[in-house]
Order: sequence, then C-alpha cells, then structure tokens
Amino acid sequence: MKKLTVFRNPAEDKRITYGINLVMEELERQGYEPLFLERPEDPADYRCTPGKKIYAGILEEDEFLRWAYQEELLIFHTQAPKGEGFYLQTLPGGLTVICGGSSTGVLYGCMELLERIKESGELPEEIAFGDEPVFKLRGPAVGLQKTKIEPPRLTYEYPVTPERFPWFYEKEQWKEFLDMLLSMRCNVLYIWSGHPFSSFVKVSDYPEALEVTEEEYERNCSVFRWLTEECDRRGIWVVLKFYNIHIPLPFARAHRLELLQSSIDPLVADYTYKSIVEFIKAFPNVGLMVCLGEALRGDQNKTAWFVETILPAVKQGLLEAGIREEPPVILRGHDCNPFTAMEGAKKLYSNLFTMWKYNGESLTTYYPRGVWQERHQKLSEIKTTHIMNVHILADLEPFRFNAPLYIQKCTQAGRSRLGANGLHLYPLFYWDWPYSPDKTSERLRQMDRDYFWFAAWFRYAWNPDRDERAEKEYWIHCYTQYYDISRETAEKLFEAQEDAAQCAPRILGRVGITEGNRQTLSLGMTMSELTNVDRYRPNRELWNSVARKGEQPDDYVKKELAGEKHVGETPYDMISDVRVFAESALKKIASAVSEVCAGGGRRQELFRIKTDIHAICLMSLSYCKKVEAAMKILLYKYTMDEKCQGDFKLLEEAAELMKESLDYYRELADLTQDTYLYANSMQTRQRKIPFTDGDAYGHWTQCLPEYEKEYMSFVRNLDGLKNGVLPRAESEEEIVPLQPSGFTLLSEECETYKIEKGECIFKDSHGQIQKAAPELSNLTGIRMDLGDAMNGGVHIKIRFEEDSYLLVGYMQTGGVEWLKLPDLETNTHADDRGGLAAVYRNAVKTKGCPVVEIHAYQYEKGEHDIYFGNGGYMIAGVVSQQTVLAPRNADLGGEGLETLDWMYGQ
Ligand code: GTR
Repeated sequence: MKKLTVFRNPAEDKRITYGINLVMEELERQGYEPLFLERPEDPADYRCTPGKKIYAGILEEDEFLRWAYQEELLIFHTQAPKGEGFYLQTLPGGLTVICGGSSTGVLYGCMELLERIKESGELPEEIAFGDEPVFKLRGPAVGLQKTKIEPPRLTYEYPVTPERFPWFYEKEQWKEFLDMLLSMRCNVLYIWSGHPFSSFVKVSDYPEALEVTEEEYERNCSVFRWLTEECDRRGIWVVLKFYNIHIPLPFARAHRLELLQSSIDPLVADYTYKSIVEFIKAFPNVGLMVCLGEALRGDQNKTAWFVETILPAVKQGLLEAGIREEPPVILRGHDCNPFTAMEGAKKLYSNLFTMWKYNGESLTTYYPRGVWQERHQKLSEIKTTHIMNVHILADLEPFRFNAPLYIQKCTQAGRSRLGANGLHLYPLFYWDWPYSPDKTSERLRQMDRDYFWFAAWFRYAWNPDRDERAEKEYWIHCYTQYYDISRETAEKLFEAQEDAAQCAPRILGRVGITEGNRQTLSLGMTMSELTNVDRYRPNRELWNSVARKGEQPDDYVKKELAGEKHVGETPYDMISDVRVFAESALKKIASAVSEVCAGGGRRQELFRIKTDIHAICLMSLSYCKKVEAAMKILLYKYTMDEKCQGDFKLLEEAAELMKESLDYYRELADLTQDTYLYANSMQTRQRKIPFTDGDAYGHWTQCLPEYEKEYMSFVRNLDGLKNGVLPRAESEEEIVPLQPSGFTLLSEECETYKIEKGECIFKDSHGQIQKAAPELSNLTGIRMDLGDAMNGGVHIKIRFEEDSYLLVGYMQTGGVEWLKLPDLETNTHADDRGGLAAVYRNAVKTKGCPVVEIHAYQYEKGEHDIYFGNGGYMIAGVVSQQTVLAPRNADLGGEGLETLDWMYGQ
C-alpha cells in the first residue's frame, strides 16, 4: 500500500469535497492508502508531512494557496485559473495542488487529476497543467414528456407522477447520470416540461390548479429538491423549461378556459404570475427557460407576456424570498421575436441568456448559413450568453450517432459561425427518455447506448479547438478501452461511424421537406414528396440555412432544362457521395466486427452498431435509387404535353429505379423488424412525412405496404398513360355543396355573409369573390376588417350549435399582411384541431387577394374565443363534424393533373 495524505480544506465546500472524494476513491482503487489530515496551521509546515500530499482550493479565497502564490511556489505557466478554470501543480516537497477559479473549477481540477490517475495507475510525479472551458454552458436536456399524447390533454402536457415518469423518482439512476455528466464536465441540466408548475407548486388563490395528489406533490418537491442538491454538488445548475401559455387541465375546467391560451387573459396571467412567484420561492437556485410561443399568438403578446408577467413574477419571487442575486432566465428564440423580447427584458432583468436551434430539429451540417445564421449572430451580439440548441434529431433517430469528428466541427461552427458560447444538447431519442428504441429483451438506456454522443459533444463544448489528428487517436484509444478491442479494430469502428454519420444529414439537406420533427427521415419519402415538394409546405430554411449550398431536385431539373449552370451540391452529387459513404461504412464495420469474437457486455453493443450501420446503408441506398427515379419523373413532368404525354422511356426507367429502391426498403424493414421498436420517438399526428401519424407509421414495416402500393400504382398508371388514359377530372356539376351547420357570431366587429360571387371576404371591401369552389356555395362566411386583422389580429367569439368544422381560408402566398398557416416546425399545436392539411386547395378566387385554400378546424359545440394572430384570412363557413370532407384541388389557381401525383395513387 502506498501512503498518501490529503489535506482537508477548512472551507468544507461541497463541490471541493465531492471532487476530492472521487480522487480518493480512485487512488484507493489504484492501491493507495489515502489519509485525511487537517491542513497545517503554518502553511510552510506542509513539508513536515512525509510522502505525497494533495490539497485543493479556490485560488482567490484560500489562505494556503495565497501563501503558496506569494511565495512563488505556486506559479502558473498559463493564465491563472478563473471561473471554471483550474490549474494542477506539484509543489516542491511532494504536494500536488488542485487550484480552481471557483469551487466548480476545483471540482474540474479533481476530475482532471482523477483521469490521469486512472490512465497511469498512479498519482503523477510532476504535474503543471491548466485548463478552462470555452463554452460557458454545457449540458443535456431531459424531457418530462412522452411519446404519445394523453387526451384530453395536449402536446407537452404531462403532470409529473410516478406512473408517467418512474425514472424521475429513481435516485440511483439520477446519480449515475449526474456522475456521467460531471465526468464530461457539464454544468447545466435542462429539464423540459410543458407546464411544470401544477406539479411542483401550490398557489393559495388557485388550489384547483394542482394537477397531482397531495402526496405526489410532496414527493415531487422532495425529489426535485434532492435533484437540485445532487446537481449542485457536481457543479450542475438545473434549468426548468416551460411553454406558454399552457394551463393545467383542472384549472381550465374550473374556469371554462381552453387548455392552450392564444392571447393573454387576465385570470391566466394572474395564475401564471403567482405560480412563478411560488416556484422561485420554493426553488430559488433553479433557472428558468421560457418558450414564449407556441400556443400564445402574436409577437406583441409574447413580448408582453415575458416583460409584464414572467419577469415581474421572477422578481417578486426573489423579493419575497429575500434573495438579491437574480437567477438566470433563458429566452428561447423559438416562435417569438427574441429581439424585441430581449430589448424589453434587459431593462428589467440582468441575468438573461438566449438560445436558438443549431440546425433546427435535425443535425444536417457543420456549415450553417443563411437567415438562421444571421439570427444566431444577432442574438450573440446582445452579448448575453448565447446557447446553441442541438434540438430533436429527427433525421438521425432511431440510430446511434457516434461521430466525434463530425460533432467537433458542429461545435466549432456553433462558436465561429453562430457566435454561440453555450451548448444545450438533446438526447438522440428525446421523447422516450431514458430508454433507447432498440428492441432488446431489456430496454437499453440512452445514457449507456449513446455514451459517445454525449461524450463527444461535451468534450468539444469544453474545448472545440483540438487537433483533429490527435482527436482521432484519442477516440480510437477510448474505443479500445470501452469495448475491450484492439487498436486496429477500434480504428475501423471509428472510421465506419464517421462515414455513416455523413449519410442522413446529406440526404435530408438535399431532398428533405423539413428539418423539423414533422419528418422522420429514416422512414423514407414518398414519390410525391420528392417530385411535388410544394404540396408538402417545404421548410425552405432547411435548404437555405442548414444544408450545403446546392440544388433541390425540382430546381435542378428546371435549371437543366433552361440550360443554366448548376451551382453547389446537386442531387446527383448527393447520391454519389452518400453511396460511397454508406458502402464504405458498412465494409469497415463488417470488417471491425469480424475481428471481435462474441462477448458479453459492451461487446454486444458492437453488433448493434453494425446493425445500425447496415440499416443506415440500406436506407441510403433506397433513397439514392428513389431520388434517381424522382429526377427522371421530374424531367418527364417538365417536358410532357398538356395531356401528360411525353418521353415514356423516362418513366419506364423511373419505375425500374423505384423497384430497386423498394427492394432495399424491404431489406431495411426486415432488418429493423427484430432490432427496433420504432423509428421515431414522437409518435403523434405531428409526424407528417413520409406519412401522417407517427403511431400508425412509426416503423419501416408499417410504411412498407404504402411504398408497395405506391410502386404498383405507378406501374399501373404508367400503362394507362401510355394508352392515353388519364384520371377523370371531377366535373363541377357532380360536386354536392356542403351543408352549413348553425352558429351564432358573438363578436360585434365581425359580420356574416353568403359565400357567393360579388361578396367581399373582408368587411373593408377587400377581396371580392370571383369564383368559389362549389362545395362552399351554401355556406355563411364571417368577415372582419382586413386592417384590424393585419394590425394585431381579431378575436372571433362564436357559439357552435354542434361539434363543428370551422372552414378557414389562408392566402396561398407569403407576405406579412396575410395570416400564416402555423407550421409544425415552430408550433407543435399547429395540428391540434386538425386542419393543417388543406381540404380544398385553390378554392376561392378573389379580386385583389391571392387565391385561397381552405382548412377545416375542429371545434366542440359551445362558445369559443378564437384568435389566430396577426394577418388577414377568410372564414368560409361552419359545417358539422359529421360531414365527410373530400380533399381536392379545386383548381382555381391553375394546378392540376400535371403534378403527376395521381400516378402514385395519391
Ligand atoms: C416544435 C416541435 C416540437 C418542439 C418545439 C420546440 O416545432 O414540433 O416538438 O420541439 O418545436 O422547439 O420547442
């Protein structure tokens, strides 16, 4: 046994104690016999204790360290440690000093020393090393959220109870996770909830708001308090995230309010204010993170909510608790105007942070650019800490993503191109925390399965500027240790995973509809989504801000036909690159795994990595063939005549390619049947691409029959087309007008009118109807002043006589004067009442306004106060929810058979 002395730090700081204890445990594991001793009264006497010694403290506060510094025994060859920085040094006389800029700095110094002891098996003879983090905030998000919705509650609404979230109460698991985070030097843990207050605080004026039982409430508070303390001793700050404005179900019922509040109701404001006051009093060290949208509409409302309700409540809470120091408040840029909100907030509050999504809700590139880059830069210019949010990984799920060098570049881009100095990281399978989606006899935990996902992000958040070659060696070394494999095997494993990582981001960036979790990339895409992209409301920022500069298939073919030069990555470039990466990844992983004899524990994981890479390869090859087919179809589409007749050879070749793509997909479905429970972690109707409904279409085996049908329809319709057969266009006479349902309009500023030629869709005489789809001809519409609609929006108070559809018309164009159809990229509630997909496209033609498309929203019988936000729109009538609405393109905008969607059976 090697003897060693640890001088106790008299300050008894919990972080220092935690760090020193970890070092002691490691020393014991390595055969030392460490002994605690009081620090000698005269600092110079430290030498009198024989053998090796350790001492840890905060530079600015510690007497002993100050003495050593003045004596020039403690000398920094780098910067003196500040904040979370630390310096390790061996002083003459065998004393190793761990010197931190703060208690967290000391803790990180301990972690550094611990790693070195682990690596070499002993306390270093001589050490002189200083380090500090580059990113100020580094930590993961964990969701108090679930994969499915629990009606009547809406998205994000899950009271915190042991049945829903057993893991929240499992202390041992938390400790394991927190220790992992500490080893990765994380200093923040974000906990996401839609509306946490009704599970964690009681508001005396609103006892009806509590959503959990008294016992559950007590238990929640005690676990949460325990968690914040455990975090604190590890230097981790807890931040609670909430959306606005959600209210608890019992409160909504008691006050006859809607669960989602789209504008500010004084009662709701009072309730929220008081909840936050109570929360701050109960948990003063917990930070808050706010998302001012998605339910609340209108930017001016969102800013007002932040500066008039949320921040004053935080301040009041502090006042009542007698706390001077303002806890941090993070404003997410999501679905609000963060600039006006921050402008107002800065006048009130000093400790503000901002956050914005890195690549949206996918990981697509380390070359972020465009308007999203500008937004980041502008937020970072505010000079509060700006956090890059690596949000839902909709294009990577459900597979592993162990690609440290890819991740390193993202952190570099985050800092250099976006101005970020904080990292907020989602787990790879967010909605199902703590489990991974692998189909195993016992569910795997994400913290184990995705260990390297977390490790890589946080390593580079600490310091993105590490030499790439040395990093490769570092990770190879980690793999040899972690999986107990040879260096040669580890190198192949490393390269295979880096190659595989290139596939999904490139595919999505070139041909995807959206980076949002509306699309699950790994499930494939339909031919209509590839060749008639406008129909799916593509999120163009995917292509313009977070993909390599290049051309989407539609652009490419149009340019080709116009004889224009191609710029950037073409779909064909993507196809050939992805194919190379996918095949190389598969080859390398197969070779790596063949060198490993079967074994238990982590070795098993290598086989699962191989399955993942195999699946990524099949998915990629299936995409490559399908995109090639799509390119041929597009070429046909843009060269055919008005009877859809053209060069059939193109379609024949496309059919052949579709078949090959389908063959790969079949293999993929086969492979994943036994290895994955589902592809997507959010299994709700929010999922739209490739097919609506993430539950019904959450696995490749569920999508396969649709792709089979698509292929067969194409072949059948191609045959017909060659014989000049086109689908029969519905003649207008055959269309039966919809039956109106009764309602009473209660808003005085609006009026009703008959939908017919000559009427105006706005009260102030804008938009005279020239033609409307015959379905609408019996209906009574509601009109408002266009000016009011543009200037703050209009509340429509209405009473429905039965459960109804409200038919709302959106202008089929951009422009700030028109109400924007909410999109699922920024508003998860966009489809809560149905209505996201148009029922009648090109349905009303008016003078002076763009052509209108009709969406049908479900409302229950009774009174409603409907507020959609800023911008003009049309209400075309009310029909019963019993009505079967047959979606169609009414063709008043000049769209028709030429989309070729009918060929795929769409
Ligand atoms: C939405 C997305 C949600 C959630 C949200 C957010 O658009 O659909 O799942 O991630 O963004 O950013 O909070």
